Amino acid sequence: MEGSPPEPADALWWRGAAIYQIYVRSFADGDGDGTGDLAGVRARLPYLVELGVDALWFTPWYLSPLADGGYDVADYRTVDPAFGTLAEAEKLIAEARELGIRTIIDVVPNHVSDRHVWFRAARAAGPGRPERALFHFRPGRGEHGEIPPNDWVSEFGGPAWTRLDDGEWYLHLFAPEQPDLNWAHPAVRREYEEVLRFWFERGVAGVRIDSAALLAKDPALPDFTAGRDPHPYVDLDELHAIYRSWRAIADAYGAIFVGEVWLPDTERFVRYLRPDELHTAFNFSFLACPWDARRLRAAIEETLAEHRPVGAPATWVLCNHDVTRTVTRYGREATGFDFAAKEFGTPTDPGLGTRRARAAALLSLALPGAVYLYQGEELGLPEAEIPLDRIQDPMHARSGGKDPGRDGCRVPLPWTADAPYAGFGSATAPWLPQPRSWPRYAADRQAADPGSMLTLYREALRLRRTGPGFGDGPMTWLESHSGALAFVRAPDTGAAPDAGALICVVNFSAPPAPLPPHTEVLLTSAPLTGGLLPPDTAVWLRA
Ligand code: TEU
Repeated sequence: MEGSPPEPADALWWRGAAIYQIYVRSFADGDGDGTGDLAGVRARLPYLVELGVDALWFTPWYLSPLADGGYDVADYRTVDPAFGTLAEAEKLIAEARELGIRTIIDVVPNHVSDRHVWFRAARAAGPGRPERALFHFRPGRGEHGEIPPNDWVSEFGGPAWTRLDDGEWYLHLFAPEQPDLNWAHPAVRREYEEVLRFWFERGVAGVRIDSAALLAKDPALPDFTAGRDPHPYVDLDELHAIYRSWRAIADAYGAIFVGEVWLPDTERFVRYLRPDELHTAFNFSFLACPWDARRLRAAIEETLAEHRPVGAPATWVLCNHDVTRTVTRYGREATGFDFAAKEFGTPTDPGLGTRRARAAALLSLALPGAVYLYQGEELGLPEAEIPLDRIQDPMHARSGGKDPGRDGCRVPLPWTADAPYAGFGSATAPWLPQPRSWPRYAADRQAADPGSMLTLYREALRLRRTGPGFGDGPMTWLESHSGALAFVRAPDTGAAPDAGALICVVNFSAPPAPLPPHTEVLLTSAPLTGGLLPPDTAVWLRA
């Protein structure tokens, strides 16, 4: 299959795929050292087949000092020894493909690790040397150059500049261990094109592009002035030429992209999804939307309307390795995902959160397009509280301790209720501590429980894979009880849905909602009460 495009019938798999995100470090520990690894993933491939996903997206597995969980890449052509070897990654990609599961890898073009050979050379070379031109090095301001070259702030808090002993400063939009690359330099462009080819040659079916809207910088590196247009580093027009050249490479392999494009402006967002650019991008407006019928409907409508003109399918995401777990978020009074409101100990009702997360699962799996699941979502894991002295995410320290960081959604998975460390690994304690409640969520326990989150996901994914009406395609809103949302996966004909059409109804409000007439129940997120849909419950129906 290397290098040759897939069969045409199969070529559009990504338009309606269910893609499972693996945070390698926390998925399964194959060698018992407390860190998840590729051996652990290979051993759990049968679980992923049974879950019923079409593809796996792996967060970075390359050589890395792990200053930001692997988003600080030291070498793209080497797998980090903590995770395995390149040969093992190749085996994993091939084994998964044999089982009908494709592989998506994560590429981080905005920055590399400060241990990357390029940055080490740049640091050693000294001011003014060509090695420094691959990054953004500048002298400081002030009498002794002691003030950073501009006022940009790191995404993780603090200044976006760090000064070296030789007096020059370098730019890092994230941690100081993640120097930003200079995308105006042709060697940077060439190298990433080679990295894409390197992995496509190894059978990778797609690439997730990290921080995809940040790579290009205004070369003058001006101070940030709120409201100034264009922004000095978000969503610059130059990016589109980069992604067009990437698209041509991907097309030669039949591979796809999913961009991590956080942009509030939807018109700007869809420019990345034009037919000769990225195939898909994560839909964060859905993720960030509170559990509210009116607001979710608006988010869904807006998403579909913005994608329509470019012909790209929408993606639906409830959580990932950067955000508070769904069960915890939906159990809070304000359920939206607001970075600024991410605080220690925000009260949450796990019962309510779980109920809503179950309904949200059926909602997102019924919407038109592809859906991303994050490991542990199918187990209904809550956000874990990490003891302060065990927090590893740089976001915590760099926020001056205000932000709990993202470790709470990155805790090693529970597999076996009665095994040490809930079956994550055998010998050594996992790299992040697991809450005492973890065995309760273990996959083996849930597999045997018809009412579990895992059973719901398995059943939903099976129906989604085998039945008509799911994935890519049209949808039409149906009249519903106020406080509920109802839609059919069919074009708007003005008439009642055709026999066999898939209908999804979600009730967000307290009064139980009636089901549309002449329908048969396929799956519910909670039992019906007297034929009515209880609050915070979703149902799939066939007309
Ligand atoms: O995230 C990019 C990004 O925008 C983050 O700063 C986001 O705002 C933050 O994680 C919110 O909690 C990507 C990766 O997903 C993230 O894990 C990395 O830390 C980051 O890039 C740097 O590579």
